[in-house]
Order: sequence, then structure tokens, then C-alpha cells
Amino acid sequence: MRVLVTGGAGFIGANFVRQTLTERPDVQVTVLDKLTYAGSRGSLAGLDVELVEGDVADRDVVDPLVAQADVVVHFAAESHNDNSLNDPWPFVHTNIVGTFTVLEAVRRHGTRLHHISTDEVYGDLELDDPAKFTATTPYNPSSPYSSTKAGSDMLVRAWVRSFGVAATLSNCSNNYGPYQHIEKFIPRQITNVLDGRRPKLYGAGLNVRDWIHVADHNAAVWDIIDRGQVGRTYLIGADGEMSNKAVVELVLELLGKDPGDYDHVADRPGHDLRYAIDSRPLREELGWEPRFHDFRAGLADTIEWYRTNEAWWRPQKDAVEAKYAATGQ
Ligand code: NAD
Ligand code: TDX
Repeated sequence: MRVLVTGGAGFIGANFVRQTLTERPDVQVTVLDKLTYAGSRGSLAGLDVELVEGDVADRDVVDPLVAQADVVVHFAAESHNDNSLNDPWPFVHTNIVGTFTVLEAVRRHGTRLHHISTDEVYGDLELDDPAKFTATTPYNPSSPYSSTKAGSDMLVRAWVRSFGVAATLSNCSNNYGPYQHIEKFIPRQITNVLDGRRPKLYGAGLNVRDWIHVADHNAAVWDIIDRGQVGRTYLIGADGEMSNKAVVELVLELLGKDPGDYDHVADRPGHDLRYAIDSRPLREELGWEPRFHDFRAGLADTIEWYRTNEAWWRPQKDAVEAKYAATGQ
């Protein structure tokens, strides 16, 4: 099987490629990635993959790659909410125009597509709401990032219905694990502590995220490609709800520091309060189960990865922190 992975030099995509090559020797992987600030050749180092450097919104690049593939797994996106508040245009370009470009190519060539999306398309929940997001929760995105992901999902659904494109979709909760860019919450705090800086919590830190290990997300993606129903949306989550405050305190504790040794900084404008995924259909229909049940153990492994892979993140650290400092974060 020939798989084209867009955004395969980013966090989840690179883990997907690594996992696929380890677990599926019959799969040949080509990565299409623009190598933006978020993509890195180093994340694919030592792997037997073809890396094509190009823009997923460029038809001339995308079309011949899709023509050669049996399946396209579309991870490529601008992915960081804070960046989308500072400059939304790349989000419209990559997330909307890029997904349109992929859809037109799979339509022309009859290629199977799996579209990767986020739980943020559903907006947020109150802290005490017993409800969780399901595939029928109305879309209500809050940020330029989540609204462009919502737009991309709508395009995929329309291309399935109007043109018979063979696509599945998944909306996953917050991922953690190796190779995550240090602009994101967990790796930012880990590398802050490793670098002798204090972790930074937005606002009071009561916001809740539903954490899942990246390996569990990617295992679910393969289950959907293998056994999912075309046209369906699957929600991926591992019942990992935790407040940001609790996560920061755990990072500090696991690194042997005082759990209170962090700063409260400016809150994110429009900050979603809580996300929570009901993943029962994925579990009951496709038999998926997360392997990383213990967040503490998964986080300890992740900390160890950042400790032993400083060369991967160190060159970015000062610039990332300078950018945050400019917005009081
Ligand atoms: P990331 O920012 O780490 O990686 C994105 C990759 O896409 C990078 O390698 C980047 O170079 C590439 N890219 C960006 N613009 C491109 C373009 N125009 N053409 C080609 N490549 C381009 O993001 P991530 O966290 O790995 O997220 C991957 C996907 O998963 C995204 O679609 C995101 O919406 C979705 N998702 C992420 C999470 C999460 O917690 N990180 C959760 C749910 C869904
Ligand atoms: O320094 C920080 N301090 C802090 O308190 C940072 C960077 C974040 N936060 C908070 C904001 C969020 O409540 O932590 C939480 C997680 O923040 P991010 O890592 O920026 O993730 P989030 O905005 O929840 O979005 C992530 O999950 C869904 C991914 O970045 C998205 O791509 C994905 O769709």
C-alpha cells in the first residue's frame, strides 16, 4: 500500500510515519510537507520515507503525489491557536485552501482520503457539563484555527456527498508525546523547567483539556482507514480530562521541582474552557482502545524524551519564548 502523508514532518504526522513504518512493513510512505517553522526533517531522521517539500495548497505539487497513492492521510495544517490570533491568513491558506486542493486531487484520482481534525470544531463545554462531544454535536468554533479546521471538515463532508469522494474524518482531543513543537503547552512547560525557566499558565489555569497520547491517536487513525465507514466522522479521545493547572503541577513534580513554582500569565483571548470527547463509537464499532491509560506514566516518558533530545528543541527555545513574551505570555 502506498500512503501519502501530508504534514508528515510535524508532531502527529511524524509519529504516524514512525509508527506506520514499524508496524506495517507492507506500507510505502511519501510525506508532503512545506517544512514551516512547525515541520522538521529531524523528526523523520533515519526513516525510509520520501519527503517532498511543498505546499499542500499547490495543485501542481499535490496532484501527481495523489495520483501515485492508494491512501492520503491529511495532517497538514497550521495548528497553533495563539499563532492564529496573531496572524490568521496562513490558517485560511493551509487549512481551507490546502484541504480543498487535496479534495480536488482525490476526486480526480479516486483516492481514499482520511482527514485529520480536532475536537475544537465543537467549541467548548462548561466545567460541570456532564455532556461530552459526539459526532452530532453542532459545530461552534472559537478561534481562527478552529474555525478553519471546521471549514476544512465541511469541505470534506460536502465532497463526500456531492462528488462521492471516499473520505473518513476524525476529530481528536489534545495530543501529547515526542516531537511536539515547544510552542505547545506540555512541551513548553517541560522545556521551560529543563531550561531553568518558570512554567507559564494562562489565566487561572482552570481550563480542561482531554489528553491523549499521540500513539493512541495514530492507532485509531489506522483503525479508521482499515475498518471505518466512508463518509463517517469518528471522535478520538482517551478520557484524559485534566485542568491545565494540574498538568503544570505534575510536570514540575515529575521533574523534581516544587509543584507551585510557576507563573500565571495573560490569558488567551477567547480561551476555550473545556473539551471532552465521547469516543464510544470508535471503541464499540472499531474495537479501538488506548494503550496509554496512565497519563502520569505517559507524561514521564514524554519528559524523558525532551530531556534526551535537547538537540531537537534547543535551537527554537529562545525565539519561541521571545514571541510569547511579546504578548505577555
Ligand atoms: P504541527 O503544527 O506539529 O504539524 C503540522 C505540519 O504541517 C508541519 O510539519 C508543517 O510544516 C506542515 N504544514 C503546514 N502548512 C503546510 C502547507 N501549506 N503545506 C504542507 N505542509 C504544511 O501540527 P500537529 O499538532 O502535528 O497537528 C497535525 C494535525 O492534527 C492538524 O491537522 C491538527 O489540526 C490536527 N490535530 C492536532 C491535535 C493536537 O493536539 N496537536 C489534536 C487534534 C487534531
Ligand atoms: O504556555 C501555555 N500556557 C497555557 O496555560 C500554553 C502554550 C498553553 N496554555 C493553555 C492553553 C490551553 O488551555 O494550555 C492549554 C493547551 O494549549 P495548547 O497546547 O496551545 O493547545 P490547544 O489550544 O488546546 O490546542 C491543541 O489541541 C487541539 C492543539 O494545539 C490543536 O492543534 C488541536 O487541534
